[in-house]
Amino acid sequence: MDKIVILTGAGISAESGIETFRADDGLWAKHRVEDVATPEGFMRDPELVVNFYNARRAQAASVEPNAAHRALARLEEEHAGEVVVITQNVDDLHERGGTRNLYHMHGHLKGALCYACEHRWEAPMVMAPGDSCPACEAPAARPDIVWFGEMPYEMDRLFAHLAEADLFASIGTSGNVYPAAGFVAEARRAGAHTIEFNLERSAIGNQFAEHRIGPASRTVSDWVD
Ligand code: BJW
Repeated sequence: MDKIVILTGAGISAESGIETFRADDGLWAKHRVEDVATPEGFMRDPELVVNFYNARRAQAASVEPNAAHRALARLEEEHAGEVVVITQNVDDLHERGGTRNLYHMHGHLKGALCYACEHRWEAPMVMAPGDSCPACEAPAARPDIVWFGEMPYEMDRLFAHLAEADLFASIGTSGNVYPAAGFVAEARRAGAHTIEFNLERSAIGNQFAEHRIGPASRTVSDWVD
């Protein structure tokens, strides 16, 4: 049995209408990373951060999975038990596109997290600063998102999957953010064939054996079918 490990980033959701981070008109051109994507930024100005994620939650709910999300779901169906999708994205387009074996390593817009007791629950569409935790009742709710300086989720499991990979595909990610940007090296160590799907070669493009250049809706569908 071959194991296929797929890493996705903002580029796979771009054609659904969700902006990426590092494009010239992307999220980081409009918001300071230090303000909206660090725990320190949240402690400084929770209202700014909660509003940023409320807007992202509303945007994600208003768009649909595209052909690339759906192609990955077909791949999983055709290779039952062999495909693992690891996404850095916090939208739910993979789930809605049909992917089941999925890890959200950077958290999820639909999640809320208590920074007092670490309880997790389903976030309302609109969070407010100082919302209370349903478990410990502290006014300590935050979006369940992995910010800079925080540990991405399920790293032990992700590294275990990478150590077994026969094929590693990276789709729509710029390779600027670690530890995800180090996954290709892990997969290569495991002996996997590596493919990058992107509009252009990424910051770590030279580490991939194969490149499929173009919009993911086309390149990923062509690859799967
Ligand atoms: C298309 C397309 C189409 C467009 N078709 N393609 C120095 C060395 C190593 C590490 C560090 C370092 N200094 C600091 C660090 C750590 C830091 C880090 O990496 N910083 C870098 C800036 C250097 N990382 C962390 O802090 C992480 N935690 C951590 O490291 O813990 C310690 C640890 C150690 C060892 C093991 C394990 C853990 C946490 C990172 C958290 C990232 N959080 C964010 C925001 C939260 C989520 C949210 O709000 O949505 O996650 S940042 C942001 O970047 C977001 C994304 O998930 C992430 C990656 O972005 P992505 O997806 O690649 O998007 P873009 O916009 O960059 O790229 C889009 C790509 O798509 C482009 O290439 C386009 O060309 C392409 N594209 N349309 C195909 N149609």
